[in-house]
Amino acid sequence: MAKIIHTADLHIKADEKVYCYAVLDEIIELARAEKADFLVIAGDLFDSFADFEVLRKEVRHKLFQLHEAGCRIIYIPGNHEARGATADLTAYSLDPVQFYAHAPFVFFEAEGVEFICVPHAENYDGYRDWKVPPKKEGVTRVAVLHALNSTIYTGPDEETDSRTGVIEDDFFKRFSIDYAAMGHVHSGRQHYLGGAIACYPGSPRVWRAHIREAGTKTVRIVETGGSPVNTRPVELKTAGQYREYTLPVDGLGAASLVEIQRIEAEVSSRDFVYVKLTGVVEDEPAAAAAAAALRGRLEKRARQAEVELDTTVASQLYSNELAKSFLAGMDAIKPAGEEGPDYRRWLLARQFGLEEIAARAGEAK
Ligand SMILES: [Mn+2]
Repeated sequence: MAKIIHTADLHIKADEKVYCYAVLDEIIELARAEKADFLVIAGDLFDSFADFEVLRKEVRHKLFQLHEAGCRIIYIPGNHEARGATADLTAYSLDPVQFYAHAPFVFFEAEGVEFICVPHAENYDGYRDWKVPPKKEGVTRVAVLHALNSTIYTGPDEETDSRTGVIEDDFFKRFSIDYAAMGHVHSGRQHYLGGAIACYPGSPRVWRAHIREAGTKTVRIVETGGSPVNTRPVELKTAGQYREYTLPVDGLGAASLVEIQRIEAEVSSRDFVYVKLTGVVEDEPAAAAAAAALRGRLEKRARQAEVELDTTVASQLYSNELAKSFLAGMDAIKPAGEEGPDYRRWLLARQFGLEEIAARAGEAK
């Protein structure tokens, strides 16, 4: 039996080095505590080629200590390592990290596990012709991939500015894969596919302000030996979470103090908090100042805070009788909870109503 820690998409970045290294250190510590045989990094360990160039020595040094403790480190490049690349990634050695950048794949066996390491590519169209040896009796076969698969993940691509290769469902069955250690999709998920467990562990950190970054951040522990292999997620404490809120504001851009305090109570110092302010405001500079003040307040609680204004300006709107009675009516039907779809619908209705009234008030002038 072999134990594998599977991660992907850490996106280590020079300007977020402290945070990224805290998460990497936690992953290394987990691998050490679990006495893992392998740490598999399925691409996008670095956020760009420039980050790979500048930080790889430090990262290698951290991973060297894990290697000394008896854990092999297997790493394939994702689409981000190649972003802005001025040199071929196959020219780099990260020894003792086993870095596989040679297309289309590298095959080897270690400790009863056969690995097929597939560096990221724009397409994998030729895979039916790959000379992958037949699977040996009694081994577990692991594919390491940084790619999209449309059965496991049906959402839009994580990134709109780069096309990422799509791996066919047939790949897993054709090459008798037991476990596919995948990367690219930042929200964790797994799926049975052609006899394999195909798994995106999800990004182990919050990469950006986007709803698909929400939820707990995890890596997978995979134990071979059984069929199917045994997998479980492990939460990373240092990663924090992405938390997104929408708050209605008054005419001066101020949100309710109760709701701000509720957010403050919910976020931890590791979290990335994003607040969108909605409503119709009379004084846009005042609203911008209120947003900046809220951001400053939240920055004291969270690792990072962003506050964005999604407001419409309408001078004198709050002295408008129609607006007053509309707001009173809306307050009377405000849903109790603030997380569910009902609340979001209510917020949208309130926003649309105010915008409609603002437009009519404009016409009347
Ligand atoms: Mn990627």
